[in-house]
Amino acid sequence: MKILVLGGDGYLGWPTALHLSEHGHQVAVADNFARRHYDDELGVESLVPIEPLRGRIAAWKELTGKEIGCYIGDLTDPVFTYRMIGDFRPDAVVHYAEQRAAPYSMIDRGHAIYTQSNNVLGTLNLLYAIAEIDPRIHLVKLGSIGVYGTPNIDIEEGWLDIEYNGRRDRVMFPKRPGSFYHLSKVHDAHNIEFACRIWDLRATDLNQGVVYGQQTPETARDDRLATRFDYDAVFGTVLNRFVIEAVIGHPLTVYGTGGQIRGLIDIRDTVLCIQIACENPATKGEFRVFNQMTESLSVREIAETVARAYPGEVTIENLENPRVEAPEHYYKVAHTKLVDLGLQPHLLSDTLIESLFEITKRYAHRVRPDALRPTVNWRSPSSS
Ligand code: NAD
Ligand code: USQ
Repeated sequence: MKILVLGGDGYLGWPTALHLSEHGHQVAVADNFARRHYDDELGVESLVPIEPLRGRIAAWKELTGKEIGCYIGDLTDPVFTYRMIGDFRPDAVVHYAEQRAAPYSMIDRGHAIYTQSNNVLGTLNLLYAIAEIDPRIHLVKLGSIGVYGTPNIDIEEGWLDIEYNGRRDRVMFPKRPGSFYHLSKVHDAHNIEFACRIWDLRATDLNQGVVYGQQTPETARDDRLATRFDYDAVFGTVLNRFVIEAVIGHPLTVYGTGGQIRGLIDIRDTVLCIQIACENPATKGEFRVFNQMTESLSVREIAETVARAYPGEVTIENLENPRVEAPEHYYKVAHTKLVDLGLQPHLLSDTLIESLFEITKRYAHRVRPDALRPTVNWRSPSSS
């Protein structure tokens, strides 16, 4: 298949492009390097050094003989987006190209507006480009399991069958997300569902859990193919941060009691899920939702798992939670659709955590410990 990976310079986009290329697909990536600019803005960088995008692509070609196409531009620019879709004419578009950090979206008004306009307008441009150029193109869109929040009922895969006053209907599962970033995914989902309904587009919304890990079989082949590994309090995600904190002897920064439960997924499963979604496309007019996570753990359990796996001493610190989220809650999420299509999940294991300790030890000198402390507070609205 011809597959275009938007956000192909990012943490997940780059390993996905390599995985799809390795498995025989003709791949192109697109990116505007916004993620590298956020690092400059925040004064941090990936723990693992990363090559410039063109250097990565050249290294892949040198090692495997396989070409990856490259489009540099911004999805919020409709001219760029239309030209790219028209030029590459993909069978599937994997859309990762959004601002993806909840804390970044909560810094202040400007960052909330940037996040929602970047994410929602980019996706709208893409929907129009697909609808006009070729509505058969399958959109595989990265959403977030956090869009559902933590309701006191079981979470279904996107849709809910309800009976009310004696009548039945199927509605999109109610959303109650916890940041302006997560809300951008809710708005995207509604726009995509609407486009499928009116223009007969085909789309898969992948409501993914928090990703952990840094290597896939493809990125591990050569240092030049490494993907980013973030540890700072804005872009670093919980398990990755705890691993890095353990290695440098920093207390594990559990927010609140750590009773909040989250869905998790190994980066190796992320790339497999994308392959599965592309190779088994949604049908004409279908807006399909998969919950892309493989297990649920509380933040406290994540910290305890990392502490148990680390051979040295680890302390756990309960910080006042800078976010507004339920400290203890019911959490049961359906996630069978990708397994039904063939996903065999890697569950969190000590071996994976040990390999992350090894990667971290190699680059521990690059950690800026002050960047580990959370600075963005959900309760303090600010216009600057
Ligand atoms: P990332 O920030 O590392 O990658 C996103 C890439 O998209 C970056 O390279 C960025 O430069 C690019 N981009 C952003 N806006 C763009 C625009 N307007 N035009 C062109 N390129 C643009 O993020 P990631 O961790 O790889 O996440 C990728 C996607 O997966 C995101 O949509 C995110 O919401 C979703 N997701 C991530 C996780 C996770 O734990 N990392 C979990 C669930 C869902
Ligand atoms: N947390 C801590 N300590 C930390 C960091 C986080 O206790 O040092 C807690 C947070 O309070 C939260 C949980 O861990 O309860 C997850 O936080 P996170 O920063 O790892 O992940 P999150 O903000 O949920 O966002 C990440 C990605 C985002 C993706 C989302 C999937 O950055 O792109 O959409 O995971 S989810 O939220 O599961 O839908």
